[in-house]
Amino acid sequence: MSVSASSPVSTVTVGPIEGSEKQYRTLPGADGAADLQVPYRRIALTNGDHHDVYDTSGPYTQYTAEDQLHDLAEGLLKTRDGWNRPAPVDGASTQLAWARAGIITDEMRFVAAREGFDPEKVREEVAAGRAVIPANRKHPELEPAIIGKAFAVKINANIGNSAVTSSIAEEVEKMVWATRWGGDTIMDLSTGKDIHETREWIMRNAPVPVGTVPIYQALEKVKGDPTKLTWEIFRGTVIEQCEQGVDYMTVHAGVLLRYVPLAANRVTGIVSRGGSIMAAWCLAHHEESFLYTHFRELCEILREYDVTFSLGDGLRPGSIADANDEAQFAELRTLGELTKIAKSHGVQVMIEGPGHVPMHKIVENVRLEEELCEEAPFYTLGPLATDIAPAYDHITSAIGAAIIAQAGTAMLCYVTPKEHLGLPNRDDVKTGVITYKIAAHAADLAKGHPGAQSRDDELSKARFEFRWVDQFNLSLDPDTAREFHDETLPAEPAKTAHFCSMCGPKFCSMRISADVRAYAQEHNLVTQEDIDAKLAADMAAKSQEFADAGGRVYIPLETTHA
Ligand code: IRN
Ligand code: FE2
Repeated sequence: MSVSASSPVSTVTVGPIEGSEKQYRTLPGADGAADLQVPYRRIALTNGDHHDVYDTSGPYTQYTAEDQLHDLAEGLLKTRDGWNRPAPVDGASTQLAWARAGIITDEMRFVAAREGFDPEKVREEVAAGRAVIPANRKHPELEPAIIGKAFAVKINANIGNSAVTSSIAEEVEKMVWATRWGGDTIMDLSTGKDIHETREWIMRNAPVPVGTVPIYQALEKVKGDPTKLTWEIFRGTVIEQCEQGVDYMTVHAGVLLRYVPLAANRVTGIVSRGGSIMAAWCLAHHEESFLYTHFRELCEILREYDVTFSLGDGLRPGSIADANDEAQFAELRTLGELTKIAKSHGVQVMIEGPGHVPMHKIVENVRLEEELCEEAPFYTLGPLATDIAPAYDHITSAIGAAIIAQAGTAMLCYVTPKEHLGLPNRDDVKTGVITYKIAAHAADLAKGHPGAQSRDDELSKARFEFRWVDQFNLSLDPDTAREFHDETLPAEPAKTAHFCSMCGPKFCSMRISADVRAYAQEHNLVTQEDIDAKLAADMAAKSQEFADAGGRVYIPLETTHA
């Protein structure tokens, strides 16, 4: 690795996630190529069963102790270098070009096995441009993932330093930490010092696709003055990042000169960093954006590495008042035009979406995106369903995220509690990831993704049967679930007790229903008819008792009180 001699990163979080073991399923390699090792996490249950879940954490959760950690300066094993690599199709060596030519790549087989789909289904979705597999050939450490509405909803976690805070070590740890809790991709949005070196450390140790916004680094190269940006500087930055192995790049090529005035009267103007940089450039030069005018050249560069476009929403609404306005949708139409150009070059494309949108205006965003952008995977930032809760914007945005994902968004960009307030720290990253896993999974359930509900069912059964440990371990955050439980009932026997401190033993509805069920079993009440017959018999017995007692409604006090 091209890093300095004194290593800036000495360690990261390792060790299995509580109650589970990292495992790999071997898929035999085709035509003498290396086998594929498909990761998953096995949760062992106390009743002897187990439950397997999708896993994004790389080998970090396989290491049981810190001394097993690979040499971080060397990076992860370059496994994908051993995979089968088909010949180019019309000059393009991209998943899109191969899929269109009817070729099922190792990356397609890998993601199909990972999600429980037929590889042919994966190929079809990629060929249609409805799904992407961001996988730069220069990122051989990658365990590929598929992003598309037919598959499980994915989540991205943003990390990266800023001019005022954070170090390389902290950013590498955030990457490991974000993927530990389920981040499907990470974006390195570093804008501070050592951008290239920070990214190198992240890339070489990242088992997930890594995205960037190259205009941020390009801006650093011109000392923060957007008017000094040129196509050449941008182009050089893109190539530098492609060479490092970045898998997808946000490019704000839809911010056209004529759209900038449309944002003038907004409540919050232009909130996208990349969007505001490009708007400033267009206005200063009174010229069309170089990202737009050089778009075809950009396609050729990305095609060379199979880097996926994430066409940026530089004019996304930054407030409820600005949602679904003309500036936003004008840009979306241009993104539709650029989607077609990128695909004609064999380059994979995703489309970025809002922002801040009230609930009733969310679905329209998905419908329009699908119509204008040929159903290219939609990748949205939340959206926040209200503006009034800074410090809780992981929640305001997860509400919007669940709705937009159910409507068809393929990947959700997380929002942390620090949104609008500061750079997220490690705890914020975990809160953001878990919050977004909830939104994504809720959408998977609503969309009927095969296999999504089985985890809910397992957890519910564990809850009903008072298998507390299984309930913790099946959850998205076993550590916090256990900690909350143990706050009031720390003793070991409480892990099998038929109640918790919320209602206590007498008022536990789960225990009462278990009693009802036991009663039913004891009296052999299997079918509804059995239950009805038993009820009728009991009622008859009661009314007989009433009649025998004299048939009086008012019973003398001494007979009712013990
Ligand atoms: C996702 C959808 N819309 C925006 N995003 C992400 O927001 C984008 O991928 C990047 O990670 C982040 C900041 O982008 P701007 O502010 O430069 O547009
Ligand atoms: Fe915002």
